[in-house]
Amino acid sequence: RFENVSMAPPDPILGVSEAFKADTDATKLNLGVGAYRTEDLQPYVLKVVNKAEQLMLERGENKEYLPIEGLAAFNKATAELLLGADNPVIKNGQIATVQGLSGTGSLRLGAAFIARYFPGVKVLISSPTWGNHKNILSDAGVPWSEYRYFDPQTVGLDFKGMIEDIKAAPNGSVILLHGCAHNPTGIDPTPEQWEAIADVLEEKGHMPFFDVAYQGFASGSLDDDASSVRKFASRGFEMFVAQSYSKNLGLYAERIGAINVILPTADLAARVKSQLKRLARPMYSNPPVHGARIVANVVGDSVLFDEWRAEMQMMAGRIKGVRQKLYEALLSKDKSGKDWSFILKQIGMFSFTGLTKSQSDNMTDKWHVYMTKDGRISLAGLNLAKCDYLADAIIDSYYN
Ligand code: PLP
Ligand code: TYF
Repeated sequence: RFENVSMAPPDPILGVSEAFKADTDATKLNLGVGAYRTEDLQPYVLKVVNKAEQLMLERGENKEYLPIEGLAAFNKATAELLLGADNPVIKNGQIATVQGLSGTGSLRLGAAFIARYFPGVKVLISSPTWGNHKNILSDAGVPWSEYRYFDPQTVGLDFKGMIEDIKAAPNGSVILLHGCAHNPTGIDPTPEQWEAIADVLEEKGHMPFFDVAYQGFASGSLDDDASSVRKFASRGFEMFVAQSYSKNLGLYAERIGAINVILPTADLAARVKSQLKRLARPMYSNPPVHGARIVANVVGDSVLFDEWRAEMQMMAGRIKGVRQKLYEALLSKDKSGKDWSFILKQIGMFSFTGLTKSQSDNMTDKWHVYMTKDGRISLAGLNLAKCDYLADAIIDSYYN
């Protein structure tokens, strides 16, 4: 029976953490997975999360099943956080929100909806993108192809290529877009470029599918980081938006997020929501409650909400600090005159260094710096004390 089962390859991102654990060298540095660390390189539980959990304990909340669509207070809070509470889409009930198993599970539910209701419709994803996007779409049976996004020459956005590829896709395709802090490149379109992307999608009758995994983490402002999504919503697009609280509330293992579908009428929103529930039911029946309550408590309480924003700015600020320090270290150590300023231009948790696979291997094999083989480093796993060491490792790998 099972003899024909072969060994699956390790996940290209989570597998890096496993290799890191097995390394006994004291200088080792894990810049693989996108998970926030303190300046002491320890995992961080937000104080505001502890406070919300304390409140939950005091209230003696029970562990009964949630409805299939999740916790009502969470679904309301998450849609309002995304669009702004006074957004007409929310006021008019034009949004179907279903709690999901973090960003991944929410994307998977959206993909399942596409497979069922738009069979054969292709999803276009950026090249490169978060590796799991391909797995999620393929496993849901949704065909996908890539649009150009990263230009290695400028270490910036290949905007012309992106627009060309989106224009060349069959009318009515789905275009997967990172709401902010593009993973893995750290390069986002400018507001003007977002406007032009929206123009092309409109012209082609394409539907946006936003993946919002870093709201608040890119700029430190929840509203600014949602501006791409809000722009498309105000232009009247029908669209999917997946949300995750893994990064911005540090709730990685609680698996809390949501899938939202924005629609022209409340009636359609109700129908779409009923079908999302129908898809969720045979997959996992109903979602977990703990993370949903934390989010609902933090977003729903003005004191905790302000504390959350301050902690998010602290996290985003620490990452900006190591970004700056790493840049300065590279600038002072590298005598070749290479322009490293792309590091400062990239935003969010990551820097896309331009290191090739073999150079990335050198980073790991010689310097014990663990990173993904696409040349991405997670600055969230770096501290000020290790910037000089990392700069030495990058320069050695780059020129050898
Ligand atoms: N989408 C992107 C672009 C990501 O980087 C991630 C990883 O955090 C996710 C989605 C989903 O992560 P999670 O399932 O932990 O919410
Ligand atoms: O890109 C990252 O590092 C994060 C974490 O299957 C992650 O998104 C990586 C792989 C994965 C789930 C989350």
